[in-house]
Order: sequence, then structure tokens, then C-alpha cells
Amino acid sequence: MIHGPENYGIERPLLEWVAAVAKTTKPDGIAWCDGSDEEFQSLIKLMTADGTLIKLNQEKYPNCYLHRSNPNDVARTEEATFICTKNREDVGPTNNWMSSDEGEAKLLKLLDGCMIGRTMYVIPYLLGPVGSPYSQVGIELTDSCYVAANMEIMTKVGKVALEHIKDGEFMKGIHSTGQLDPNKRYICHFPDKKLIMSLNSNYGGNALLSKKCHSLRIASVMARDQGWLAEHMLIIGIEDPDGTVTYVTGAFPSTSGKTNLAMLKPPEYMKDWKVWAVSDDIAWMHLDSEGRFRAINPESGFFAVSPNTNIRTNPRIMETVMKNTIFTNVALAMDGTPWWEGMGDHPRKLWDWQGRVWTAGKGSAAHPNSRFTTSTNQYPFLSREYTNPNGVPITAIIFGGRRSDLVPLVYESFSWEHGVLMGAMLKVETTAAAGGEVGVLRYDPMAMKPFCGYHIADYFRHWLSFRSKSENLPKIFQINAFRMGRDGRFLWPGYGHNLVVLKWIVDRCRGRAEAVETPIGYVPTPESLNLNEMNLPGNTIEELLHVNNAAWMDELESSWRFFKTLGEQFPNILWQELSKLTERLRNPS
Ligand code: OXD
Ligand code: MN
Repeated sequence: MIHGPENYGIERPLLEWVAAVAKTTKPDGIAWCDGSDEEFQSLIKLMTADGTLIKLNQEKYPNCYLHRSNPNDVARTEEATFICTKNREDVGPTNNWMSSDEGEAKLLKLLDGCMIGRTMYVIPYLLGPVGSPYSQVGIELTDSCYVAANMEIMTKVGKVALEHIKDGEFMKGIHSTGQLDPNKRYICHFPDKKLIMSLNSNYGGNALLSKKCHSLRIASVMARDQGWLAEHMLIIGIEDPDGTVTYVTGAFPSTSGKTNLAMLKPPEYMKDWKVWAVSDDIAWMHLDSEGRFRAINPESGFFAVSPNTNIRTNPRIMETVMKNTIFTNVALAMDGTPWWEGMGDHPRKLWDWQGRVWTAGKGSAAHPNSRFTTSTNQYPFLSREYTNPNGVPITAIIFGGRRSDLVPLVYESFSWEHGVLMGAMLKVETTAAAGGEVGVLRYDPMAMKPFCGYHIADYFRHWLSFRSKSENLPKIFQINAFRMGRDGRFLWPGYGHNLVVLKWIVDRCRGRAEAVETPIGYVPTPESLNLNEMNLPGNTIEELLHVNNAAWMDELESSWRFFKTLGEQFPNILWQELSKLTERLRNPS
């Protein structure tokens, strides 16, 4: 229930900060959120009354709602995202920089009176399992009911968060919808002050401050300083027929099939295998006393892309989103059900994501970056270890992305350092998750380019530093399910069949799968992959596993140019790894 702070026994500094922000933003009232169902329903009621939400067909989609964004506010805005520090050099060439004094002054000016006529919601949130030494607390202050409701799905809100505050420390987040003016849109991070200020956007990645802002941009800086990793990675447990579960994390740039992989349904021919999800987007990984990475999911919900999600690509999530879900910018069918491209046949009559009558041929009905927010707790294949305060032990790390050519279906690095190079060289086609052109190949090291809160070359150093800290580091792999044949068709059927690839990774980690040594790493022999039931035509598997040395040389040339742009800090070890790789390609044994 929404109420005042008196029910909490809250520390003075928190009360003082909330009062100070309220003095600047001047809301009509302040509401402290407790994360209860009753409170969630009262937020929903307010939003259905003022048109922020449209109630979906409650028989088919109980407790599900549709939100339509302002058309200028449908994706992350990287050009409006800043890391604010003392020195420009802190953030490197892949981030926008503002001095922290200038940033704070600028934003405070914009915040002045921005909540007049609105309620300011105080949202204490916990990231990570209850009782975990790795969990963190933040407080988001927002004047958006939509943001408050989504935060209640994506994090653990209320008393539980306040109870986890240690030494009075918490992340401070201030968010205001403002007038959704794109010219005054700022998503500013102040790692030194543990402060985030976000204005004039209500889009998830810009406004749910727990997600990219706290869990990745600021957490990555904390991770560097404290010796752990905050990563844009899924976490899954792969259970083999004898009941052994192998946990892996995977970094995939936005819209590269990460959620689908996290929720993989084994194909019929591997039905004695199981895949359990721990996370579909973010992993925090700490070394334990035996030098093994233990990973937790800081989030409590999924905020995933709708288009192309269907009964074949992700049957498990299709079932999950049929209740207690907020859909954003999907299309609406006459019967009050949500619809998006790639869901299946389109209904006869639809309203598009902006509420206009849609007919075939009119472009997409749902926005390409339309999303759903739904709680992890209602996902039927959530790992039992999801709530383990110590996290899950990680055996392998996977890098992946969309590459129509070059990168084989799967291969393994020769060493940790080589694996870090693999991640640093990650290049993918841009998607609709961020504003800007779609389909352009760009570097996205470790899928963290938009989310690393400090100099990316130092980030590589940080990764490399684990070599001397542990003998038990995960093996590193790269996968690519998007390779195309000469006819422009995907060579690999993907989705559930990706378990064949995951099985090979598990088997390699357990020393029971064959590979051939190529210049780029260990590539599976066709026989070591469980292809028997797949009926791949002709020499498809050879094409999928092919390493084209000349094309790789071109790739290295381009990586070399990219790394040069990262400046002096770029680690020598990675230059050496790049040279070794070049040498192997030049003189294959
Ligand atoms: C996301 C993204 O929303 O990566 O998860 O953009
Ligand atoms: Mn993401």
C-alpha cells in the first residue's frame, strides 16, 4: 500500500535526501512504495483511469495491460546517456562524458519544479537474492506511475530493500518524465556519487534505473573497484540426463536472441535434457573462496522484446506473458489481445502501437522494440538456484551475436586471455533496442559497449586481471546461430536446436567432446555434435563450422583499427593475443 515513511523506521539520511529532492522537484505529494499486490493494483487503477494503460482481454490475459509510449520515446537513447565524472579520460571513447559538477548543475536546473502537479513515488528496491552478500539496494524517486509499476515487476520493492541497506549506502536514482522533450532528455550517471538522474524519457532502459543504469553502468564501476564483474549476460543451468546441472553465462548484444536462449525448450530428440533460467539479461559474478565465479541475477523480472517471440521461438515465455504482464508498444487486436510481428497470423483488424487502425502493407503494427514486463517468479522453468544467496557456479562463458558470415556455429578459446580477446572483438548488427540505424555492423565488446560505465580498455584490463586471481576460471566460447548460406538463408535452425551447441559446450567443459584445433580456437568435429535427428542438408554442418582464414585476416585488420581508437590504455596482453592469432592464421599448422 502506498503510504508515508513512518511505517519503515527509515534512516535519517534517506529521509533528508527524499526531502531535498522533493524541495527541488516540488511534487504535489510523496508516496512511499511497499511493493505489495494491493499497491500494484492501485497503480494500475490510476493508470487505466487516466489512459496510461489499456486493459487487455482479462479472460485471455488476466491482469495484463498495454501501454503506448510517446512515439519519440521507444528505445534507449545512447546519445543522451552520459557518464559524469571528474575527468573525461575516466569514461573513454565509447561513452559520452560530462563533468560531474556540470552534469549535476544542469540536471538540477531541469529538475526544478518538474514534478509540480504530480506524485513523487519513492521506490526502495533490492537487486539480487534476499540475504545475498552480493545484493544491492537502490532508491528510485520518480513521478511516473508507469515506471513505479514496472519497477515493482523488475525488482523487489519495499521493506525488504530497506532491510538490506548496509552502512547507510544505497544507489540514489531520480527520474522525471518531464515533458518527454527529446531535446532535454538526459540519462546521467555519477559513479562517484552513486547517483543516477534521468529526465524526459519513460522508456525502460532509460527510466527503470535499476536496470541498465544501476545494474550495469554504475555496477560495472563498482565491480572494477571491488574485484568482480557486472555483465550484460544471461545465466542458465543446463541439466544433462544424469541430473548434473552446468551453469553458464552468455553475453549477447540487445535483440540477439538472449532471452530465447535463456528460455530454451529442449527439442524432442533431447527431451531428457533440461534448461533452467537464472537470468535473461544481467549477471553479477564474484569469485568464491575456491576461485570459481558465482553468478546472481540482480533482477526479478523480464523486460524483453516482443516481435518474433512465438510458440516456436520461445514457447516458454509465450505461456508466461499470458498473465500479470505489462506490454508496451505492441499492437492490439479487436478482441483485446496483444499482437506483434512474428507472433503468428495477424488478426483481421488491429490497432497499431500508436493506436491507429492498421491494415496489411502499412508497415509494422507493433513497434520493433515493443516489450513486455513480467515477473521471473511466474516463469515455470526458473532455476531453483535463482534465490540462492551465493549464486550459481559458472563453468563456461559464452559470447554471441548476429553474424551472417565468418563466425562458426561454436568454438572454444585457447585460454582466458584469448577468450577476453574474443569478447573484445565482438561485433554485431545494430537493432531497434537503441535509437539509430538498424542492421549496421558495429563493435560491441562483451555486449557491454552501451553499458560499461568506464574506459572500455580498462574494462578489458579488469577482465584480464582475473587470470592471476584464480586457477578455476570458466572456459570461454563464442557461438553464432545466424550464419547464412550463399542463398541468404540461415544455415542453422536455431531456437531449441541451440541445445546441441550448449551440449557441446557442456561436454567440452567435462572433457568429453572432440574438437579440431584451428587458428581461431577449438572447433567441434561434426561427429561431436548431436546432429543425428536434425537432418541438416548436404554439407551444411561443414559450412557452419568452416574457418575462412582470409576472411578472418580481414576481421583482425578491422579489430586492430577498432582497438587503436581505444587509446594507450588498450592492454598489451590483448595486442599480443591479436598478434598470436594473426600468426596462426598466416601460418596454419
Ligand atoms: C535491453 C537491452 O533492454 O539490452 O535489455 O537493450
Ligand atoms: Mn539487455
